[in-house]
Amino acid sequence: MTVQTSLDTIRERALAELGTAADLATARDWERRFLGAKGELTAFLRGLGALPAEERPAAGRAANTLKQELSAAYAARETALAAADLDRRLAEDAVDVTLPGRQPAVGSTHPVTQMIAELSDIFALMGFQTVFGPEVETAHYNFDLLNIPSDHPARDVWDTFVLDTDEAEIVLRTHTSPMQARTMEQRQPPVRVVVPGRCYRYEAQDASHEWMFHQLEGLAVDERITMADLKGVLRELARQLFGPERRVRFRCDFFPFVEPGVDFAVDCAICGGKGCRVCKQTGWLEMGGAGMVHPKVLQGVGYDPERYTGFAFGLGVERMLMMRDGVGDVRAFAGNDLRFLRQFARAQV
Ligand code: FA5
Repeated sequence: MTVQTSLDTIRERALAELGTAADLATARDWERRFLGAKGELTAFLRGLGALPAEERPAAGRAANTLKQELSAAYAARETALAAADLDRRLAEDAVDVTLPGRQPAVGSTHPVTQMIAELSDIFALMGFQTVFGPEVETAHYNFDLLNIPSDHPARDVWDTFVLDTDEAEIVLRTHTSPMQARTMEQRQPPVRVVVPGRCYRYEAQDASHEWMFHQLEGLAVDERITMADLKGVLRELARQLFGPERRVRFRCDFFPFVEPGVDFAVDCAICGGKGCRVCKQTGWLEMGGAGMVHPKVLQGVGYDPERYTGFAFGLGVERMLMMRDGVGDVRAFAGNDLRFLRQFARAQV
């Protein structure tokens, strides 16, 4: 076999193999096998010494020409494969900037929180400041200062969760009324506050009773406050919340911390006053209790009952939501069912 034939064979095989190298790693392996220090062509060049002296220059030139050709072919192939590799990686990492973005999950305030904010706004326009008080209370504020001494039968009405009886009796507040005395102890008349917050009662749950619920207390104390002021304020509240067509009702009721006392009801918006499960077939939904602050309560905080009079009310926040938004069961509010809660979702501001 002549030198040229041997080189032609190497050339043919080398170019064919390089043509099929589909990736950079295969191409680099090819370079090592043909052009590397131990490659076929290098071995061939080394073997030139064995040729007769007159044949060596021509064979050397031919081998070097082939080496240059293969090196150039390799460089071209490597560039093409590197470009293809880059294209592939770019395609893999591609981000389609024309895709619409994913909506971030934004929560909303709980319907009870919304209602409390709305009530605070309504009362603020009537001159009431919103204040907050403790949910863990002493029996002193929850009962005693409200004219409910420990032997008073009315104490049983509130189904109290008692936390501690060691020194002072500590309870979960059964209503927001303890804030009446706390507020009056801290301020002098005129007093006009509303107090929203959680209350707890150990009672059987049903469509209108929960063991944890919210009330909004109202208290106004000044000279010459009368029952007419109380009725005016609650009527205005019903008008603002439920619309001018709702009817309100005040009936005599007993609470030891007011005299006289009333219960305040609005005609049931769910059945239009005809009677349903929520209003227990009465056509009326009790919103809360109210009345003129009892002289003993005023005395208990050091106010002069001869000079000052006042009214107080305690409203059920969930009850108002049920009325206004047609919710049939109070247990839905703390039930944590997103399908229910989403119906009240509002854009956050
Ligand atoms: C009271 O709690 C008095 N503190 C209200 C009061 C304040 C009277 C100031 C006079 C002066 P009552 O127990 O009726 O009253 O509760 C008031 C309202 O809270 C009820 O009308 C009802 O709307 C709501 N409520 C009471 N218990 C529950 C309960 N278990 N689940 C949901 N709402 C309730």
